[in-house]
Formats: sequence, structure tokens, C-alpha cells
Amino acid sequence: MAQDQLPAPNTARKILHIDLDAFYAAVEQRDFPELRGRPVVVGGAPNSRGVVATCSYEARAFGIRSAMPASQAYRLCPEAVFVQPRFEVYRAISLEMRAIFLEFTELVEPVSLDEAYLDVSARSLSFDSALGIAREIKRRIRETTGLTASAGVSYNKFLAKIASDRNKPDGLCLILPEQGRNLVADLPIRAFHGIGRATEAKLRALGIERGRDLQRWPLARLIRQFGKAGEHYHRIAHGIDERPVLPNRSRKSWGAETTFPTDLSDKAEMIASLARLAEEVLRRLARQGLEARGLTIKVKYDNFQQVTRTRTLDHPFRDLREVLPHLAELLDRTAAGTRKVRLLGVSFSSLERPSPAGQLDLFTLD
Ligand code: TTP
Ligand code: MG
Repeated sequence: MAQDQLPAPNTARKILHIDLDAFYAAVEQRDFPELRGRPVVVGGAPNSRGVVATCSYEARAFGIRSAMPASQAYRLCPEAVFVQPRFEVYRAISLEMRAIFLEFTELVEPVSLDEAYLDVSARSLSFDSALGIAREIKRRIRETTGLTASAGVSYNKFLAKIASDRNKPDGLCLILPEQGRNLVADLPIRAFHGIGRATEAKLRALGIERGRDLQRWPLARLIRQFGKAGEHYHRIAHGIDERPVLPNRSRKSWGAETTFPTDLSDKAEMIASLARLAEEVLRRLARQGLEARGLTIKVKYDNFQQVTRTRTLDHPFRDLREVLPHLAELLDRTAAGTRKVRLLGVSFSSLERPSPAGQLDLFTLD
């Protein structure tokens, strides 16, 4: 039997998939309250040859979808509000979201601006605790960005992604190892991530409509039809997916930030908070075997206006003690204290790998 060749689900793995809801459209509704509750289409103008990047859930009720011509979206819902994308804003939010992920694990694999896989196996022994992390990440995203995300928790990437899709928007869904195979059985082939339209058509031509049809196909036949991809289809059909979460290792900076429950006006408290953040990031850098020469603080005032101040040394920061005076000086170059502060952040850049004592450092990361 083909199934007999499959490994058992690796129940020690705890994988999260996080995806913001109606990302660009949600940002526009956040920043322009008059758009809330209305069908909003982000992308090309209705009379242009442009397409829909995304649309609000109110617009989805009219059948509007990503990648649809804007003119078609207009015909489906003439009262929709059409807005141009603001990519700089989306990129900044994406970075804020990644900073949150990195508070929980270094194993973060970004898939797109609004989507990532996280491997939290090291800090959650049970699925319950992984679910708790997912809930906490959703809360932090909402608190920091004002946006809702959907989170899926499972024992591999394939099922975590399916889980995050299930209860959108603002969803949270756990798929346990004993549920994986049955759940896949019911899924239409189109819902399989990684199966595009062409493959879907081919599978349907073979009479494969749902996961359960795929489960019945012997591995050898799938490989004959689809080559190496056939093996992947066979595995995911049985709820098996051993692809690791691959963190993006070429990042240029590491940071952490915190939003206060009530705005701070006392500078000593601010410095204490910056020190805690710096300590946390230095610890993460050390775990990655990295050192940093650049230090940036971010200050968001109570009116949401935000400034950053940066210092770069000619040698890497050795420890928190060496960082502290710079934190205070950078903070002095902001209006913090005279103005109230709702958020503080610290990031380190100009990352290097320390070379063995005395040698020239030939491996600088930026
Ligand atoms: P998605 O996560 O696919 O979509 P979404 O966040 O808008 O909606 P949801 O996740 O709730 O289903 O894509 C993220 C962003 O990427 C989306 O807001 C806009 C952009 N995008 C495009 O520009 N073109 C596309 O075809 C798609 C699918 C997305
Ligand atoms: Mg999304």
C-alpha cells in the first residue's frame, strides 16, 4: 500500500500560519474611517485597465476578488469606493508585524507582505500552548497595527495555512494531528495551497475533485502523472508535509517594540523600557551569533506621530552596559518627556558575525 510508505505525522512540530485580513483594504479602512463598513476596492481605477489588488469583505459580498479587472468590479458594485494602493504604508505595517513574530520565535518565514509561517515547536510543547501563542500574536498585531489577522495552528505548514483560511476574518483555528487526514479528505482540490489552476484542471480530468479522491490514488500513479510534484500531492493528501519553516537569513536589522497601556511621560521609565527592549534584542542577536554596530530607537508620540534616531559605532556593541548611554542620548534628541509617548522601539543594524580573535572580519552582512 502506498500509504504505508508515509511517515507518521510529526506531532512535536507546532507550526503557525498568520495572514492579515483583506490587508490593503483593511489599512485603508483603518486610516480613512469614512470607508469603514463600505465596499472598498484597492487597485486600479474603475475606468482603467487596472486590476483589483484586494477588496474589503463588504466588497467580496458582491463577488469582487483579487486580480479581477477593476472595470468588472465596478459593474458588480458601482457604489464601491475605489482607492489607489499606498505601498509604503503596507510595507511599514509588514515590518511591524514581523517584529512581533520575532518576539516569539526566530523561525519566521515571510511568504508575502501580510503572511508568514512561524515554527514555535521550541516554546510550545502542547497544541494548546501553540494556540495561546497564536492568540497572543493576533492580539499584539491588533494592538500595534489596528488590524485583524487570521491564524492557523497545526503540525505542518500545509495544514497551518489551511487552518488560517478557515475562519477568516479574525479567525483562529487549530488542526490536530488526528484531524489532519479527515479534514484534507473533504477539501476541494482548489483549496490545496500549491495546486494552481492548470494542475487543478488536470486533476479534475482524472476524476480527482477532493482530498479523498487524491488519498485513493496510489503514489506510483501520481508520480507517473505529475513527476516529483505527485509525491508532494500524495503526502499532503494524507496530511503529511515535512517542509521546514525557513527563516529569511539575510535580514539587515533586528528589533523589538512595545506599546504602553497608558502613555508615558517620565523619561526614566522610558529609558528603563528601552533598556529592556535592547536587552531582549541583544539576546536574540547573540543566539544568532550576530553583533551590531548600529542602534536605532523609535518613538511614537501620543498623536501617533513617529520619529527614529540612529547611532552607528565603529565597533560592535559589546553588551547592554555599552548600549545604555546611547539610548539616553538618542532619547534626548526626541521630544519625549515634553510630549507623551505611546510606543518605544529599539533595533540593531550593521550586523556582523564576529570573526575569530585577531582576524579581519570578512563576513559583514550589510
Ligand atoms: P491576501 O492575503 O491573499 O489577501 P487579503 O489579505 O487582501 O485578504 P484575505 O487574506 O483576508 O483573504 O493578499 C495580501 C495582499 O496582497 C492583499 O491585501 C493585496 C495584495 N494582493 C495583490 O496585490 N494581488 C493579488 O492578486 C492578491 C491575491 C493579493
Ligand atoms: Mg491576507
